[in-house]
Amino acid sequence: MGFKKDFLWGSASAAYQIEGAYNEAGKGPSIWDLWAHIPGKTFEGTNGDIACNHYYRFKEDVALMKEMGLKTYRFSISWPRIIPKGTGEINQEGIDFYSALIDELIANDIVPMVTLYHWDLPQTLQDDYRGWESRRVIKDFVSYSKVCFENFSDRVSHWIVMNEPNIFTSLAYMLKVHPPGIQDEAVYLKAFHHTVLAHAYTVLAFKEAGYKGMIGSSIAYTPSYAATNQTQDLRAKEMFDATGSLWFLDSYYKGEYPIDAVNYYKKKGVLPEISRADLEIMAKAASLCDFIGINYYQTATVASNPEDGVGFGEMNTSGKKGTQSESGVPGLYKQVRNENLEYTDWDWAIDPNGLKYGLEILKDRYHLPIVISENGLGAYDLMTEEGTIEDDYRIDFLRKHILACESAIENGVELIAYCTWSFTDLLSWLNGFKKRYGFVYIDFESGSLERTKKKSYEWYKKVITSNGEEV
Ligand code: BGP
Repeated sequence: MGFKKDFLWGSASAAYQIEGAYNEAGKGPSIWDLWAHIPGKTFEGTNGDIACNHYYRFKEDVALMKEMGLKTYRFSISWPRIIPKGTGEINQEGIDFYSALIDELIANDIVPMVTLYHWDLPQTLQDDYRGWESRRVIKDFVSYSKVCFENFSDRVSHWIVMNEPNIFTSLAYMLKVHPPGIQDEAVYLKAFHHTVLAHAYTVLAFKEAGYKGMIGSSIAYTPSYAATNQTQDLRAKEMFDATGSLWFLDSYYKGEYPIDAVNYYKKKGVLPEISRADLEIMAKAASLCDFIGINYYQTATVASNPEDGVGFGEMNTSGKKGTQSESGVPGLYKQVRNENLEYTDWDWAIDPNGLKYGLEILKDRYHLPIVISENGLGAYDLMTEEGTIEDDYRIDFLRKHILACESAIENGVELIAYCTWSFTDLLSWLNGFKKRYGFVYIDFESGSLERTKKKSYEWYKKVITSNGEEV
């Protein structure tokens, strides 16, 4: 029982959040390059122009991974670095960069786990046909994926097609905080459906070409509880799940949308066109996926919400605890504070038991191996005068989540990988550089970008060496 011998202890990142070199080496602009340059869109105007300068310092970062004994490193490929205009001409320098990174990882006994899309759409596709809003994106995405498979699948065996399609579409088309920053439920559902199809056709292309390896996508998974045992709260929880987790997971991993939510959106007049051919492709891809990827940070506690109740609330992007307001969908549900749980400075609920609960739901519903592609604690880390970072709170957070994984495994969950978010500190899309997640501290303040191991670095090293025995 417990973690298998070949369990992949890992850590994760995303291109825009670490690479820098945003307009160098032939890379084209992404929607994030433009968005983060618009005043007021990100926390204190922070952007990924330089970020961790990982593009130039990747060998140093991989050396730190090697010293830690990391088994897998999950990173994303930047589409506009490979195909600057999204379609057409390939940028050889981009291919060479990822090739060198992959080689470096393999030379250091680290399994590369590659994400194909972590939110940095080529700006040209946004300009040409409004990106994810158009079906045209599907074909372009599959072509880009094929370029990646052709160039890297001889060395890459773990592929994550989409990262959190549920988060980027809702933040972009409902909450207006990711590009292109609009609010339109019909467009949101349409864009999400296009991610499902882009994923599905990519999975088919991968399998049809006969590549070896495993493929899936990563959904941000927020298991939920009803706030009370009253019928209206239980019903609110059901609709929160139907329009949330199940909408996202069933479409990717069952090849269908949950009927309660379909009826709800149909009545509202916002359901996108979902053709019979779409459903066939979705089902076929679902039957071919090798694993479910989830990013787990927190659970939600859900209560009923009257027709004139709360809508979108304030997001806490400042790190001032308690500034997140209640939010919900009038007439459907709202999310409330869970008095049984502690919260981070950004008001995210800390709930290791929720991870175990969620993993068991996934096992029963989808019968697939699971990759935890992100889990971690965003916190203010301070460097002491001696130059150390004593992040015991992070150790405590990760320890409890790893124990939750172990206990889920004992209950029959087939967990194959656990990636913390993140390996080094990096840019948080909306929260700047102060919200840190890494095992390795990066000096963003002075601009030296010097790397320093935190206390959690040595701790995770022991977790890996003991295969989860010593937490
Ligand atoms: C996930 C994203 C990551 C990362 C993480 C932490 O949603 O996939 O890219 O950013 O969340 O979120 P944040 O940076 O907002 O704290």
